[in-house]
Amino acid sequence: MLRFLTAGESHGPALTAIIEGLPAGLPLVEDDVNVQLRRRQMGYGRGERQKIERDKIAICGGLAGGQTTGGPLALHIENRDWTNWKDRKAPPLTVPRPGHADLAGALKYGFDDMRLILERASARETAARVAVGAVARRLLEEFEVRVGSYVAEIGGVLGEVPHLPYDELWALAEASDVRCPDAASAAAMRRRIDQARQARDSLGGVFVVVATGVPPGLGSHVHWDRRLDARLAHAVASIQAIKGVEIGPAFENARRSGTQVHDEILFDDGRLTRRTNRAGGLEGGMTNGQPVVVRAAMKPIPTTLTPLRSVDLATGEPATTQYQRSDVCAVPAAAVVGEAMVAWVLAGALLDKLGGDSLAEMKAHWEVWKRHA
Ligand code: EPS
Repeated sequence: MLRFLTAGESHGPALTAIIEGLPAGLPLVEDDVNVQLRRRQMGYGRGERQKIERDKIAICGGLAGGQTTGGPLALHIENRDWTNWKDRKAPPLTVPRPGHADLAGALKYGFDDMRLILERASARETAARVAVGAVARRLLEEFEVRVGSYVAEIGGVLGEVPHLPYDELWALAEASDVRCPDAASAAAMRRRIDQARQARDSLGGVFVVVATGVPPGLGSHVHWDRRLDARLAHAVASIQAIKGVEIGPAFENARRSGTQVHDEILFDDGRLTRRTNRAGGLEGGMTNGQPVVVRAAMKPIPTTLTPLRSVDLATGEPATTQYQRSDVCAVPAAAVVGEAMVAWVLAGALLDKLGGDSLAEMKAHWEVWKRHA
């Protein structure tokens, strides 16, 4: 079973992740991870913190001669901002920010200073997830599975999505600082972010993660916890600030009739094909050979320059939230984190399907499977 844990706080010395259950013999270099860490740090609308951090991976275990050993893979990312905080005592946070983990965490753990909550709840932790996802992505690449993303909406500005093959769409998104493949929509999204910054406010949005080359038969219909749509929803909803996940255009499908939604099955050139993919690549909790499409809704960042009403828990008196520093919009970065989580779930499902303790063993099983598919 493939699993991972992360540790570390936003302004602590470092973030750590441990991946357990990787097959031995997977080629991996630090740059495979660093490329993904850099992608997460980009994006229009981010705050001052990203000018401080230069995320870089150190692989401290589970790798020998450029290949995984089958032992736990240990990943380490330094927080450069730590040196700015280690000798300074930040004042206690006693006024919870609506929308952040502050209040719920304080009620749960009984802390007077909610910094102890926010430090771990912070989306800084997603750097470790992207590192983990980069390793999952490496495994998927060995089986020709690719994962990419684009931003579909920011603050109510809906992006046009050009009808292009996914690799071309991803390349356009990659060249855009809002990860939007359409230039006019990207400009409108940037204007919306500028407007929110001037209004001392913050924005959310919608991103789409797509995996191509996914073989049919990952996941299973037989049990709730083996349904891959549910595992994807769990993984993507676990990303900080994500409040909604759809497989394909699920909410739009809910407004249409069955004959308008279901992807008809055709036999073309001796192959089963579909002309549409409104199921988002999953039927009965299993991949069906179409691209896997996961859409996610991110709420606006809860730390806003304009104060919101709250209560000072130290005094019980009404108070307004204090602002130190934050992003205006982090949807483009969240899309990269979404890719990491989707890659993670697909890598686990592929390992479940093929089995094996080494990449060579997985590949041998893959060849047998392909002959029968
Ligand atoms: C975050 C608040 C901001 C973000 C941070 C997530 O950090 P700070 O409080 O230091 O200004 O920049 O994200 C990152 C540091 C990152 O690398 O993504 C929050 O409260 O979630």
